[in-house]
Amino acid sequence: MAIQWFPGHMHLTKKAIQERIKEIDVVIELLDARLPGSSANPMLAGLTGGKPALKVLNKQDLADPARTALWLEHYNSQSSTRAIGLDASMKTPAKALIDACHALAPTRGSMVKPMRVLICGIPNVGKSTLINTLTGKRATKTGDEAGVTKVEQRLVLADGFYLWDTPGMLWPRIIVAKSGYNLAASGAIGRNAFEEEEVALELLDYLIPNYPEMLAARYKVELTPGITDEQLLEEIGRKRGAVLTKGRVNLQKAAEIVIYEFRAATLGRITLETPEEFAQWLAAGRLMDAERQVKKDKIETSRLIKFKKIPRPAKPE
Ligand SMILES: Nc1nc2c(ncn2[C@@H]2O[C@H](COP(=O)(O)OP(=O)(O)OP(=O)(O)O)[C@@H](O)[C@H]2O)c(=O)[nH]1
Ligand SMILES: [Mg+2]
Repeated sequence: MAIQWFPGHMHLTKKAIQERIKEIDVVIELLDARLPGSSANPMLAGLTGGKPALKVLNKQDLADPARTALWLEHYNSQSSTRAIGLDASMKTPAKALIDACHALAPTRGSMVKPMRVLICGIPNVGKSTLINTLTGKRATKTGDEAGVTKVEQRLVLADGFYLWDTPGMLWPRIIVAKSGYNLAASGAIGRNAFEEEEVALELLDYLIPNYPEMLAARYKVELTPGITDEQLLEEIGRKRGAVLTKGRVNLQKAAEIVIYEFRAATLGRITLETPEEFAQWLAAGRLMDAERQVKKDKIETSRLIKFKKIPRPAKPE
């Protein structure tokens, strides 16, 4: 089952961004450095309509540094995009960010023409935390849960420099199934909108070939060639004492352990996608989506034809 989550307040956020964007000079899109492709909102380009944009790969302290470098190179090689890496442990990220904003909108930043910056990104990616670091105070509420900020909020960073915090926003239909799983694993999806076991299995399926040493070291398991995600989840559950009666493994508990340890990076610094992988998933997702649309159109047309053929009952005299 593909994961989808677009609660009502996200619909309102979309409208609020649409309104606000007219008076914005730079849009900062916060991406999760562990899943840069999947955490990029495909709706945003249409919403921000060609405004200068800066991509910030946040939570880089949790991500695989070699892969963060790959993603930054990928974005910075595109002429219209600027990207930098960041994390909450950096005490002075302000300079890098402010410099990047000035480079993108050189005529702004005075009292007369203030720099107006909008910060957007998926739920739980660290927007409010970054704003608090930038302003040097707990100006906005943060929390380790998707959907903490519910309405947009304006903050003053310095004279002539304004920032708008926005609620986390996803998009109405996630067409790349893998993105849905990666978003759920990262903590961007509300906890009632996905099955932990399914997400943990997808996560292990990716980690087995990509980060086998981390799995072996953390869970003290032997990754025999050909081991499946199901077998590994069971093994992890057994090692961690997540067992039910008659020695059956509590897979729900095992899944929660895996997801929690990925999120906290106790498993290690992991990135769930490379630029090439994501490009392939996106191409396949678009193809499937186009096929789905063709099918839908066919059903729709056949319904219309059938409808036309139904003889109307004669009106009573
Ligand atoms: N390790 C790590 N954790 C971070 C970083 N930035 C934020 N966090 C944590 O991520 C969680 C979410 O942070 P918030 O700032 O509330 O995220 P948000 O994007 O404002 O979330 P919503 O308002 O729900 O959309 C909090 O537990 C933060 O402490 C970071 O760079 N590294
Ligand atoms: Mg927030």
